[in-house]
Amino acid sequence: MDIINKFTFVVLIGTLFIAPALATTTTIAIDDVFVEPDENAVVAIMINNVTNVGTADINVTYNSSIVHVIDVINSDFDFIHAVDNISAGFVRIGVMDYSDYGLNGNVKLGDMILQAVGNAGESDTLDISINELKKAFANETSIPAEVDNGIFTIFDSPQTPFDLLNTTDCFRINWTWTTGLYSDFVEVRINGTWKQNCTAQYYNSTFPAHATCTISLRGYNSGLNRYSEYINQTTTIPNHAPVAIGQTVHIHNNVGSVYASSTIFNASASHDPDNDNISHEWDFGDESHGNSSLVEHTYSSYNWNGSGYEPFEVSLKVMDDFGDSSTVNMYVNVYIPGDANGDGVVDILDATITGMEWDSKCTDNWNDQSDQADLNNDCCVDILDAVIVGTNWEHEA
Ligand SMILES: [Ca+2]
Ligand SMILES: [Ca+2]
Ligand SMILES: [Ca+2]
Ligand SMILES: [Ca+2]
Repeated sequence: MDIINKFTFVVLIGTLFIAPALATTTTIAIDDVFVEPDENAVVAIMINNVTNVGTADINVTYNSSIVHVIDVINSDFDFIHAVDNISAGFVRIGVMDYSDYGLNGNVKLGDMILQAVGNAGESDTLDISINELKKAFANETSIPAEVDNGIFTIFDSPQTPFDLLNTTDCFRINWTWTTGLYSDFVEVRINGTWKQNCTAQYYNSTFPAHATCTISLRGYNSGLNRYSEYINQTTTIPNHAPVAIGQTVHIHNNVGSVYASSTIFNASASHDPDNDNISHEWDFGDESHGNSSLVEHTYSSYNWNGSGYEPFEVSLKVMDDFGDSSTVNMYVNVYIPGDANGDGVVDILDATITGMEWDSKCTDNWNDQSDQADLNNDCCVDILDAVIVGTNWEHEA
């Protein structure tokens, strides 16, 4: 055999003999235990991969300043007897099976009831020593076995997060909190659905307007693999009032009952921050009203106080589906027909303004004086306005 073949042979032989041996190694094992201070825990003592076991007698030693063994119960064997010596820090456990062939496979020697008596952060090994492990048969063959000791560790329990607060805008809720002690992270749930494990102390999320949602937070301690109690908070994103914006290019108007002069009011720039539907209520200041986004109104009266015109106060109220509203006011002037400059008489001054603004249009070169000269409010200063001045010549308010 060359070197490589020898090596292969050795590996093959080793595999044949060692691999089955590993698979059938009998082990007496205790799982690791993680508890909170003063807490009780139950951990199984297992005899794994055993064949025909009839009796076992083991000691488990422990540091009785950290953990006490309270009892050992619930054996797969027919008989169990435990002698516990807390002050000495060990428990001796004997078990026996009365059947002819004993027990096989993974067999529970017993459930050990433990009580944490030490402080958080303390840890102790639950050391197994085997006094006797035998087959059920009369010749009392010993079963070779290994031990797999358990580690008993005390952790502080995770505390519930606190100081849970929120702020909202139309489509968002932002939460902040303080993470409780002994928590590696805070689990965030929204309406019962897991969202995130947060180490930061905030969570922000978008929602539809007016949404109601419940956030639930709990701390997690990885040492214990345990969560705290939940803290919950239900929030409804509040409604926001619509914004009223009323506009008109017709600040200067003339009574239109004889010579047509209507005023266009435009509320289309009004809006609702939540994108709610909004309704409009116009009050034109002369005891007449309108209720659409774009309205046309003709004034049939004016307010002359003896020395000047009093303007009309126009108000626009917009309201959303939730009953919140806002109102904006503006003032418009209403003069007698033909009075462009608002001095209460139709004369050469009005004709002059009309001439100065001749051909001005709402879409081009429009200003306050253009509006004055546009006596019929058709958004153009032309012969029709000049005719109105002439027709009403020397009329007074
Ligand atoms: Ca709204
Ligand atoms: Ca005038
Ligand atoms: Ca006008
Ligand atoms: Ca005109």
